[in-house]
This record gives sequence, C-alpha cells and structure tokens, in this order.
Amino acid sequence: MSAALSNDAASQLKALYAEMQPRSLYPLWEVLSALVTPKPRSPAQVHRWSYADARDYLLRAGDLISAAQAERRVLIMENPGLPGTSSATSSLYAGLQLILPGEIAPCHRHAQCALRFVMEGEGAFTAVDGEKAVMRPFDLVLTPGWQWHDHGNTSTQPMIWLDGLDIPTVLHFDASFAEHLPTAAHPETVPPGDTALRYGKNMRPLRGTAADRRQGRQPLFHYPYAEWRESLLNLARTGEPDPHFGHALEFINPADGGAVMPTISAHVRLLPGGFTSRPRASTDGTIFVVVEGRGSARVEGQDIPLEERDTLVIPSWREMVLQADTDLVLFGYSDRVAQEKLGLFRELRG
Ligand code: 1HN
Repeated sequence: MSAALSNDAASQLKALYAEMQPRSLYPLWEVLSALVTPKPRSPAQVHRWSYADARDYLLRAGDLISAAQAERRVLIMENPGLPGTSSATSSLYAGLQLILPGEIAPCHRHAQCALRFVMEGEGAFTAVDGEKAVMRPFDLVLTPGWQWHDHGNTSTQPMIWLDGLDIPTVLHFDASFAEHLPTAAHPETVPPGDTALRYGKNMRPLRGTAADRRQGRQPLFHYPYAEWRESLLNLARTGEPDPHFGHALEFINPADGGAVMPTISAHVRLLPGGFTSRPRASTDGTIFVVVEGRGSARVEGQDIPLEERDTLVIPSWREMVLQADTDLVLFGYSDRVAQEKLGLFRELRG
C-alpha cells in the first residue's frame, strides 16, 4: 500500500480484515511488496560447517544408533535462516551420512533425487537398481528419483559422505512418494561398474527419441574423483580461468547432455593459487564442498575461510568473491537446472 488512508478508512479496513479472516480471505495490498520483491530476498543465510566438528558428532551418533536402526544415519546441515525446515537452501537439502564397517543402509526408493559426495573412507558402496558403485573420497554418486538404492560398508573404515537431495523442492510440490524393498539389499543385477563400461565413453544407446532418453534411467551414476580431477586439471593446463568461476566443469547426464538430474545441477571448479574471482550473484543458492586447498569466500563483507572438506552454503542472490590461497578445488550443487526449465534463473556478473 502506498498512498495514506484517512483514519476512518483505515479503521473500517481493519474491521473488514477481521470479518474476512474466518472465511480465509486476505487483502493482497497489505502483503504485495513482500510477495513480489524487486530482487530475491532469501531468508537463508550464508553458513559454513567445519568438517572436523560435524564428523565428531556423527561418530558419536555412530556409537549410539546403527545404520539399520536409523535407516539412514545422517546429520542434517540445516540453514540457520531456515529453522525447522531441514533445508540448506530454500530448495535443497544437505546432510552428512555415516556407514560403519559391516553396516547396511536398507534398500528404498523415493521421488526425491539424491547425490552422494564422498568425504572420507574407501570401499563402501551405493547400489542403484542393483548395481554397486564402490566409493572413494570425492567421488560423485547419483541416485536419481524412484531408483532403488542401498548402501553397505564392506571395508574396515568408517565411510562418510555428503547427501544432497531435492527434498524441499519435492515438498513444495507435495509430490513425495517412498517405498521400501522387503529385503535389506537389492539383488545384484549387473556387475559393479557395468554402466560406466557401457556408457562412460561419451556414447549412448541408439534407441527411441530424445524424449524417450530423458524418460529412461540415467545411464551413468558414478563420477569418480580420479576422472573428474583429470578433466579439470587438463582444462586448467590449456586455458585461461573464467574470471567468475575459475576453471569449471559441469557433470552431465550423457543421455541428453543436460544436468545430472531434473532438479539438481552439479559442477567442480579449480581456482589457481593467488586467483581472486570477480564478484558474481545468481538465483541458484549453492552448496559447496572444499575438495582441495585453502582460500576464502567474501560475501556481504564477511570473509569465510575455506578448508578441506568444509561445506559452505551461499543462498540466492548473495554476491560472492572467491579467493584461492593455494590451488582451490570446489564441488558445488544447486537447483540451477530446475530454475532454467522454469525460466527463473538469473545471474549478475560484476
Ligand atoms: C536418503 O534416501 C538417503 O539413501 C540419505 O542414503 C538421506 C534424507 C532424506 C530422505 C532420504 C540415502 C536422505 C534420504
């Protein structure tokens, strides 16, 4: 509301609101400016979780509850600006999951899309529709929506990874479905690494139309660190860093060349030691994991130190400058692909 009202009109309006309220009717003019803002005003906050702290709590939980009892033994990384929502950004969830040697996280499937980004440990697996991916630090493993998945740790060390899911997005659409397999583990349908052997060389099955391929199973679900790191280093060797991103590569779904899942985009970037990025803001709030090196993120006048395995969340439309003290490698995921489909994505490059 802009122009002033007479006292009389104001008090009559108040009475009108009180009468309407029991009928679930409200005046738009009282709230319009908060609903349709000239630019994004996310209640989410910039926040960093130190890995060492979270790891300690997670291992303590590991002494008290088993993976089978918990179904998933996970500490939620909830944004302090979004209390009670289990959300890291307005649309995405982040958590840290622990599987101890000998444990199994039982098989289930749900509408939500998930990614795993390994923080530590080696040799545990995620099985997707009965195919195991044996996980190593900083591997990316996908569990696209409605695919059966279970985890098991046949190694001798604890295994910890970050879970990234589109839980708040699915909740927003009231479209959550989930079910359990009666057995803890899915029968092994194909040998480990089968899809990578078939589809991991830049080729896809020649069948159907582009629309059919998008409907089908995401053919690749394991993006090993050794492979993405080599690509990133080769990119950095031969070209100049982008002033906003540094050297950056997006993970893609080889079936259609698009983002890895319908609601989640994922990328990695390398900022050479001494590099300072140009400031950039975008509408896709992003969750970052520090993979290698040291540096800092400057957001809203605040300098956030970045150390290996820290998780950092940058909400929508916060201008960020990244600074690399040493070569700095970051993994990041966001809802960019969903926003692009909806015609909402924007960025500002300073
Ligand atoms: C889930 O299925 C996993 O499969 C982890 O490891 C975290 C958080 C909410 C809902 C489903 C998993 C999850 C989850």
